Amino acid sequence: MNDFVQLPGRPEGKRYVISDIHGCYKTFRRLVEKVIGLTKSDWLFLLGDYVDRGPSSKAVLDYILELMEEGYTLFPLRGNHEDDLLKYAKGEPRFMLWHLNKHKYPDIFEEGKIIDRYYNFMNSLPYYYELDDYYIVHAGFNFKSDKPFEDKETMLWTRYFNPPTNLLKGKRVIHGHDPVYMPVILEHIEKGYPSIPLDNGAVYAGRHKIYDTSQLGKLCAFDMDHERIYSQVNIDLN
Ligand SMILES: [Mn+2]
Repeated sequence: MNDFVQLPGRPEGKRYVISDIHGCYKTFRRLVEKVIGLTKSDWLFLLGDYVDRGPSSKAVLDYILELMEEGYTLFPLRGNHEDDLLKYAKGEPRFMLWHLNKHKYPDIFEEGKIIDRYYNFMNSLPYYYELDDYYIVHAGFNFKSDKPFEDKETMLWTRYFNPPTNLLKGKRVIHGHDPVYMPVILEHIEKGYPSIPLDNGAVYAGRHKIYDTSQLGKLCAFDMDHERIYSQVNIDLN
């Protein structure tokens, strides 16, 4: 596994990023096939958090693997939920709460272990991608550190991310992890802010203790070259 991947150049087609899917397979598939109409000339980045919370974690993993096997060019990232699941599988004690996963997602476990196909995929996921014009990461970077590109915990977990432009080499950071309302996403894109939050809390459609869920519930895809947002309202939970 590489901790990060540098990707020079561009595809023939478009470059998209899709935010936190969280087991919402039907929503994800509709976004990919009907809303953006992904082609084999495009690149598709995924921000991590494929599993947990929503109803169909296994189907999301299967669909990602299927697209890659069919020859679509996907660049999936590691989210904190995949990382926790891997730590659980490796027996790290503080993550033993993920014992619950065997009951939450019995279909990705076999005889108490994560099925190899899913384990190998999750274990191969890098923490960020660096492109000519963007950094892509699940949660963000720790720019207070001398070595922001080595702090993996922050890449997976931070919720207070406001990058200083002088450290970004003119690039913008695309990230998910922390649900934000659609006008906030659009403002970051339109005003050219250094970071673009892309998680509109697709899995929180209609139910959350803290958030105003009328402002959430869409799975977003960002066209990185035309700076355009596409979205699909959650169809897994409705
Ligand atoms: Mn997350």
